[in-house]
Amino acid sequence: MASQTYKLFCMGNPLLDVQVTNGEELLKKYDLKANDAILAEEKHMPIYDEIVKNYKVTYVAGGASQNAARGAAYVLPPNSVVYTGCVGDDGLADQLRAANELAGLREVYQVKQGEKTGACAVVLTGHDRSLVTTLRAAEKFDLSHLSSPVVAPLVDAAEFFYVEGFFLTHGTASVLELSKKASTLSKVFALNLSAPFIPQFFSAQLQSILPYCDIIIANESEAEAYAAASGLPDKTDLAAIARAIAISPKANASRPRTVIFTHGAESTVMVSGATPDSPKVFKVTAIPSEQIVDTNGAGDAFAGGFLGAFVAGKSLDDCVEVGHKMGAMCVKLIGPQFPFPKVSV
Ligand code: 26A
Repeated sequence: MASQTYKLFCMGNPLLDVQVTNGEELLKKYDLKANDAILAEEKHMPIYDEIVKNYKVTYVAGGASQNAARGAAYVLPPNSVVYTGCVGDDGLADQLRAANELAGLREVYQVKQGEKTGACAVVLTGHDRSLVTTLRAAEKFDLSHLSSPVVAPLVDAAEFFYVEGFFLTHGTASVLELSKKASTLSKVFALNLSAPFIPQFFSAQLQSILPYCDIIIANESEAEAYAAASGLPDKTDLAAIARAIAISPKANASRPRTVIFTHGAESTVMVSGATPDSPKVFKVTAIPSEQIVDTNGAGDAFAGGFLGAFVAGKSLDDCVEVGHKMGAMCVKLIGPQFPFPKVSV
């Protein structure tokens, strides 16, 4: 029997999210912005014990790319999506495995004995979310895992790749390996900018990957951070920023780059390198405030829906619509989750 293959291969930091609501005090105490994603510094480290001790916490599977991978699996037939990243040999990893299994996502983790699985403190205030991550095992991912006997055939068989910009904090070599391979074989490589601090502080790493990227997904604050970091003349016009990224040099010139910027409840903007002066704008159906549980994972849900539809061969316009539907479903549930039994999208 031929071994199972998957069309979409995803890579990222597998994290368990630890969510708290009414986190105003925590924002103040740890000097956090209401809507942000950061790597925990020394001063943030006590937050993980503090929330478990003093707050009612909810544990839910997270990790930006893993969330998107579950989203793509949600809209695709079984055995379509596989995900890799590095975890520890602990109960946190088991919780991630359970969520992936429910979503129909195959996982091929690298497991580091004696390490703890990464965690993300999700501090919710109203509809804002502040993410504070300790990567632990996630940043121990080795490039060699991609050429291991289990993973290498999955990389070879995949036709589409998705990686979070977050991975550039420690794993640029692995991202280059996948993206160059995709580019050479004219497969599709998609990257999410993930957070403002990626274009801001990991600009060199990002620029080294960009020539191999076919699809770039980001939100408005990441787009603005990119514009500032790369000295673009227009720092707030999303269509202009998307255009600049879409036309920047590309190794595989046969496939134009597509750039998609979401903007919360405001319209999504899409620019194709084939027609960079014709940005497309897609209205978002605003969800009534009382139906929003939290916004953690909404951007990943969009990315997952978009990619799933793309892998299924849908038009770019349809991909954006599926992304919007998945984002809408995600914000109505706690954290980065989708409804089961499945709803058709
Ligand atoms: C390297 N960092 C900071 C991160 C993350 C991250 N995923 C990977 N790397 N910081 C937060 N997240 C995840 O983002 C999701 C929401 O988009 C959280 O785990 C959360 O599920």
